[in-house]
Amino acid sequence: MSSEKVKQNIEAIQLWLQDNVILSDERKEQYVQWCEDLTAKFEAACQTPLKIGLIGGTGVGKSTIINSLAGAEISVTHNERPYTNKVIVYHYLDSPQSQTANEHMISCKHDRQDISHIILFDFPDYDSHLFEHRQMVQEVSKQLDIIVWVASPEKYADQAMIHMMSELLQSSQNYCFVLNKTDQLQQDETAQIIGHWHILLRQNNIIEVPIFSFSALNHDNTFYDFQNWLFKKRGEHELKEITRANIDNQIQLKTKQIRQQIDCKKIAQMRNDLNKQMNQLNTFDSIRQKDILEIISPDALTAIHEYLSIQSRFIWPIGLSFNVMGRLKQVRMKNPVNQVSTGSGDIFLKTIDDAITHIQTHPGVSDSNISLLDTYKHFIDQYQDPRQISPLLGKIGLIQSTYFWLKQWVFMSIPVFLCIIYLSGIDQVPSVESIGIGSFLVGCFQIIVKLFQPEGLVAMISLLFIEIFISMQLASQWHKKLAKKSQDLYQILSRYLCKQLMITLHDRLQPLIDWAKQAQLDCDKMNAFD
Ligand SMILES: Nc1nc2c(ncn2[C@@H]2O[C@H](COP(=O)(O)OP(=O)(O)OP(=O)(O)O)[C@@H](O)[C@H]2O)c(=O)[nH]1
Ligand SMILES: [Mg+2]
Repeated sequence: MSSEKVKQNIEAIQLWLQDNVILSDERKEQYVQWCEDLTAKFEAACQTPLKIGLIGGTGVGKSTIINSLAGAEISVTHNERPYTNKVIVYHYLDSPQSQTANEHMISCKHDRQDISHIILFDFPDYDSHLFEHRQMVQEVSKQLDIIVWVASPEKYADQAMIHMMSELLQSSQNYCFVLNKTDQLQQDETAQIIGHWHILLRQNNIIEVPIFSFSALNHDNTFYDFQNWLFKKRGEHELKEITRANIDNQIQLKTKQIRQQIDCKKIAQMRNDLNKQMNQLNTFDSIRQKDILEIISPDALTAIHEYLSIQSRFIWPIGLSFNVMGRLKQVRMKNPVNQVSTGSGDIFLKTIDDAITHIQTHPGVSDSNISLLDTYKHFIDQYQDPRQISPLLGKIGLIQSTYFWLKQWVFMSIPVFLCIIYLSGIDQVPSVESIGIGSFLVGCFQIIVKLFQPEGLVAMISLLFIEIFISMQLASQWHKKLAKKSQDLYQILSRYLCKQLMITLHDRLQPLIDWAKQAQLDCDKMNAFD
């Protein structure tokens, strides 16, 4: 598996761990910690630099190659070499080279990002020093991941050097040969030298070795082949380190462990169950719609009637008749539906609660106290007092009541008006010219006088009876009207409250449904990990 893939896997698991809803917080924390440790291990493995040693005779171009790889002058070339018997180690800023440094090495930092993942060991030239420090070279070369033997056209065939190489290479698995300064040769000369070199190497049992020929000074294409070869080796090295750190295995073991802990089949079953319960809950709506108000408040109809009565505008004789009539009739409004079992809602919701109990005990569910029955009871408690229900109706019927108020005035005034006409003598209609304050006062006086005469008394008693009759009629009419209106409002209110109750119950159950949906998605994601 490539390091990129390993990295993607770790990131995917990390993301999954942070976002999943299935694991308990405690478990999540444990796994997130594990993931962080693994990431640190992975990064350390990725950052382990590839150690490349450049060995060769003096002036063959080792330092020039180092500079070319770095893309800048990080190494001093020819004759300016500061240490003639030490290996100069070029490493990126704070790379962990210090752990491997010893008395044979001089450490040299650089800031070239392009080669931050490799460490270059520049050996002292073998012709003057290598043989003197054979042991040192053997020791240092053991640390190397790759040995690059650099030669120039004039020095490639040195037998002692080739012999030395075959000895060194026994302890190294990765090596290559570089013929530098090919710009000083013709093309066919380069091919000739390479062919000759192959033969020499084979004679010394050095076979299947890559040989690169280029000019480090001119940066020709073959130089980039060499650079790419090194970087490829660096990729392989990274992978080897990751394999050594056993990261892939650890991921597989952990994902297996998590899979074992999560019962995806059970979660799918839970989701099914919950959806069924939600459908079941929806049937509650149609069952309860008619009688919810009765369960919530058995006196609701009376309360609505009273509320409407208070809102009605009466003139006092009719108001009095309305009240007296109400008391006489002992107005107790009959509920519009037959007797219902108030306990059936409880039983219904209890069944749903029981069905969702095992889901709520799952560690991933944060709110483990979802009870539809409690929600239902709480809702009912809220509207238990009938006086709380009536205001929900608002100022319904105010316009009708204003119309009724005008009607009362008209009906009550007509008999009074007729009575006044009668008592003032309708046969003696005054002429327009004679109407004035004087004649008005005379008319009033005559009416008062007539009240004490038998004809006046009869008129007043008749008026009284007529007014009482009208009052009773109007009050009775209004009673009927309010009774019908109350029933209508009762139905509307019942539907409205049922809807509110359903919204409340749905809101309570929805988080669980959402959780189950997400849990199933998390399961699918988990199973998709390689
Ligand atoms: N023409 C040509 N000259 C080169 C090339 N590479 C290096 N040189 C020159 O060869 C000389 C020696 O180069 P260095 O890089 O110092 O060689 P070195 O192997 O580091 O030498 P020491 O550090 O003394 O062992 C320098 O003058 C370079 O400019 C090349 O490809 N072509
Ligand atoms: Mg040098």
